[in-house]
Amino acid sequence: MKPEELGTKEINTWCPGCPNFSILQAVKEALSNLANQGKLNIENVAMVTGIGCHAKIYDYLNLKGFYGIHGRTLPIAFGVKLGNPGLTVIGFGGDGDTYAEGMEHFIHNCRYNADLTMLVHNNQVFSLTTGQFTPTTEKGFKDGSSPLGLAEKPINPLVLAIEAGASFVARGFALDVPHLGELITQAVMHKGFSFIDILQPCIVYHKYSLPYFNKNVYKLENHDVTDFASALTRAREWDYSYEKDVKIPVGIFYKKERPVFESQWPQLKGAWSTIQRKINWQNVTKEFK
Ligand SMILES: Cc1ncc(C[n+]2csc(CCOP(=O)(O)OP(=O)(O)O)c2C)c(N)n1
Ligand code: SF4
Repeated sequence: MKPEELGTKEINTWCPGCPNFSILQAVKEALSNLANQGKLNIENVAMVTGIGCHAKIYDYLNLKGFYGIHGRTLPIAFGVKLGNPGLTVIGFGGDGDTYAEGMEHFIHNCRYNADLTMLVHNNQVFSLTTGQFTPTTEKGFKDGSSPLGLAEKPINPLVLAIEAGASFVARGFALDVPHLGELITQAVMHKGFSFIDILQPCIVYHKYSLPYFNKNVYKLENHDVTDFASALTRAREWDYSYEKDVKIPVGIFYKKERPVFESQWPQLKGAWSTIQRKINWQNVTKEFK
């Protein structure tokens, strides 16, 4: 299949030039490549989104799924996976969505290690609601929500995920589509909870991040992804601030397999057998015709 076949006819309402377009392209390329290699069946991919600019990806990807609510991508994705472990589950969230209202779900999903992928479009602001600060916004940020300048330091979601037990932790840059596509491919293939924090500079409400990233992003090399201590050290190289020019590594920081959540709950197996039913689609669609 071609990447374009994963598109839809919906009118795209992202701002022209928004890096979300690049994330959409990277997802299409990663999934179509995996399908062409026989490594996944597109029919068995389920996407789940939150609410925000990022979440509109639901309308632009020709996949089955669930358009969730703000902050709740992960509990829904986790439920989908437990309901049918045969599905390839991919969650999309914003930084506001995942690290503010959804923070408890994020930490516990890192711990649980169900076999699903979480892609966070991190633009360091709540964009859909016009640019308020989020937990990854840099100290000093000024807008209507912090007119005197934000007093708190941002959290580092990579450090948090590694510490909380995620078995695959990466950072991508939206505008490097081939590299991001490769990260997404590896995340989807990884058996366990895979998390990618994607730098997605909002060109309306966080304008200066794009030139900063273009100047400072570099690819992680000479790094042992199974080394927990080294993963934390590399993840701490950039603290999501803009005070001085600091190099920003992108790539896989940590990757180590451990038993997935589903495998440790044998009592769920009986429940799974009940969903192996043959659906009569003609009956289901009759009432909508
Ligand atoms: C439960 C709930 N809380 C808050 C909101 C309001 N809300 C909708 S979108 C949004 C901001 C989204 O920001 P983010 O998740 O960072 O995504 P972005 O728009 O930046 O892609 C907020 C706060 C909501 N719709 N539902
Ligand atoms: S407001 Fe920002 S994140 Fe939202 S579509 Fe526009 S550029 Fe993209």
